[in-house]
Amino acid sequence: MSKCAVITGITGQDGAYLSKLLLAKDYRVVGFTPRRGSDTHWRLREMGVIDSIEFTYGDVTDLASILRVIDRFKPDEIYNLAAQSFVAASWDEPAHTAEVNAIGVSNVLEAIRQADTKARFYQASTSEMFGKIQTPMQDESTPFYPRSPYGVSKLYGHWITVNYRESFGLHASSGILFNHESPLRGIEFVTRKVSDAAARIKLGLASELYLGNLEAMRDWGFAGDYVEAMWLMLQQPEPGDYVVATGVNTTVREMCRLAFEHVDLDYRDYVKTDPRYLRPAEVDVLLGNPAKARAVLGWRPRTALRDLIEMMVEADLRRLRGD
Ligand code: NAP
Ligand code: F7E
Repeated sequence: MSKCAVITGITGQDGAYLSKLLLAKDYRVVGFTPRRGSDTHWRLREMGVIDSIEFTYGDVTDLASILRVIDRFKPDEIYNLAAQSFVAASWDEPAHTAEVNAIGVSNVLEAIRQADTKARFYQASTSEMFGKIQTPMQDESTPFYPRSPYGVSKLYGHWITVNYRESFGLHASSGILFNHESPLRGIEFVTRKVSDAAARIKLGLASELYLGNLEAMRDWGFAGDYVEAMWLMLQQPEPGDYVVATGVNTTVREMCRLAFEHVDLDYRDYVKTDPRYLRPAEVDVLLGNPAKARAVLGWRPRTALRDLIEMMVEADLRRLRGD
């Protein structure tokens, strides 16, 4: 019999790639989504999976809605991807960020406990928990030092996952994923903002791009590769915590150079800085060590940054041309 997976945050970037992966593995995929006034399903449509997903209304801040989805679908696996995931916005809405990213995780874990189900649980943790880095390369044993309300909220989500695993024996794993991008990335995140602008400028639809800190360094990978690590974590006999990263980092500036170079432009002619995009506290550098994921899960990143950025610019060119 095929397995059933519930995905919270299914309409986000990772939800789209994870749905595709699980459907290809013959899972029954249930999308747990808050009711929104506008259409949020564009990624699932672009990915070609929307008709294969069963949707149910629910919100991670509403414990009853999680209990209901567990009772109705009896999932084997629950992937908690739901979040207010934009770091910059977390200073503007810190309490909402905490409600979704921290209390929301506690709610899903508590629902699993109360329903007394053997469902395996994945928590979408993040390299933002390392924040002001305490070691040049970050792995599962690196101390955390979050630098934003987002990072702080995710740290609670991480530790409550560890705590429910240790307290109640849940098969609960925390994936500490470094930045991962794709053509389905939200336009507010820097890689997509850059790929979209490079495509617009190439097509004569824009003439400049305003960014914040060009010297920040991130370890960027491809979302399509990273969702495989999520799935692998839940296939292990024992739950655990895993860093998922490429082990290579790059500045925002160099990422811009790659994007513009792909359309035969020099980023220095178009990219300008605007203090509006600087953050109250910055995460200057992140660099992950995915050795444990490689050794235990057999996981490897397969997409280099240049290929990822080219894929994103190409997708934006196609969208803008209406191809
Ligand atoms: P995303 O595109 O922002 O998607 C977030 C999803 O959460 C959306 O479907 C959103 O739905 C949903 N959501 C928001 N509030 C909710 C609530 N109260 N109840 C239920 N669903 C809610 O994020 P992503 O890039 O796919 O990332 C997936 C997860 O991984 C997030 O938890 C993120 O924090 C974490 N993460 C991401 C990265 C990365 O580089 N992408 C790295 C590490 C960790 P609406 O759109 O309808 O609000
Ligand atoms: O910023 C700098 C910015 O917003 C990356 C989320 O998925 O990954 C993501 O968080 C860097 C930062 O991602 C602009 O200051 C410069 O140093 O693309 P971002 P993020 O903050 O790293 C982690 C792992 C998550 O968990 C989060 O959910 O780029 N930067 N200029 C800019 N960033 C943005 N957004 N816009 C700019 O104009």
